[in-house]
Amino acid sequence: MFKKKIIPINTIGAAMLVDAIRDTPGASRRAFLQRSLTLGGLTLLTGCSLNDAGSIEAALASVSRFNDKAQGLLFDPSQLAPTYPESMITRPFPFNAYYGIDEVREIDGDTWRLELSGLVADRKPWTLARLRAMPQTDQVTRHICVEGWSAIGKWGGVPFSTFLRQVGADLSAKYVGFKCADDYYTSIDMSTALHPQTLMALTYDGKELPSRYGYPMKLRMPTKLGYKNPKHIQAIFVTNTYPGGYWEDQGYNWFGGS
Ligand SMILES: Nc1nc2c(c(=O)[nH]1)N[C@H]1C(S)=C(S)[C@@H](COP(=O)(O)O)O[C@H]1N2
Ligand SMILES: [Mo]
Repeated sequence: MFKKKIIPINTIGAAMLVDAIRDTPGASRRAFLQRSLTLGGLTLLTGCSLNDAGSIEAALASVSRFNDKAQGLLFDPSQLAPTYPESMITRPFPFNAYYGIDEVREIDGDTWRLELSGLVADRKPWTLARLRAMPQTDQVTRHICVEGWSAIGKWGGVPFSTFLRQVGADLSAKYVGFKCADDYYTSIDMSTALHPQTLMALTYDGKELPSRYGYPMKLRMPTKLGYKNPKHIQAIFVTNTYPGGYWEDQGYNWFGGS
């Protein structure tokens, strides 16, 4: 007799599937759910009874938060993302933001100050000159955007772990949050903040970071998806309270590992 083959999906796989469904807009999400994952399946996955749109949203959100925890546990702080030769840099490197390139913020680097708050001992604001005086490093890595493109670029700047230690950040705190000059915001887990390839980028391709790529400073993490890499950073805070993010609050997975 023909036996139906059951493909076991592990919980992380299931959680990622649910994230993918969550990120799919209304109508196609419903179609996908009808074809592939029954509400009963989601109920089993989450252990909640789901009978209205609100509780389905809540269940998807809770699986997404579970996914964050799983990714956090799987994240190896000593595992490096691939690096590439300079000959592989994508030219021109793509621009992306929640607005068009004609609306890119022009920031005055002379009056710009990086504000610090939360679980940080020395909250004195930083000038660009002071950041530039810190030891710099650069790396050629791949940026992956959930919108379906990836590109290799070269960023240079201050290792974020050096900066966090310098300002006396509480390195046992859970989150580091970022507020940007264009109203974008995001937050990351402390292990990624301390990862050796996480840079406060001040340059792109050997030159001062251009406006479109986040002047005067962006956080560059080759271990995270594009939307986790905030440009035009104005304020950094260290906290144990979940800060969310611009896309994360609209359903993108918070951990956002690449
Ligand atoms: N301040 C700010 N940072 C941001 C964004 C944004 O809209 N504003 N978009 C994010 C997204 S979705 C991507 S893919 C990258 C794009 O960076 P790039 O312009 O250097 O390619 O920036 C991320 N950081
Ligand atoms: Mo993106």
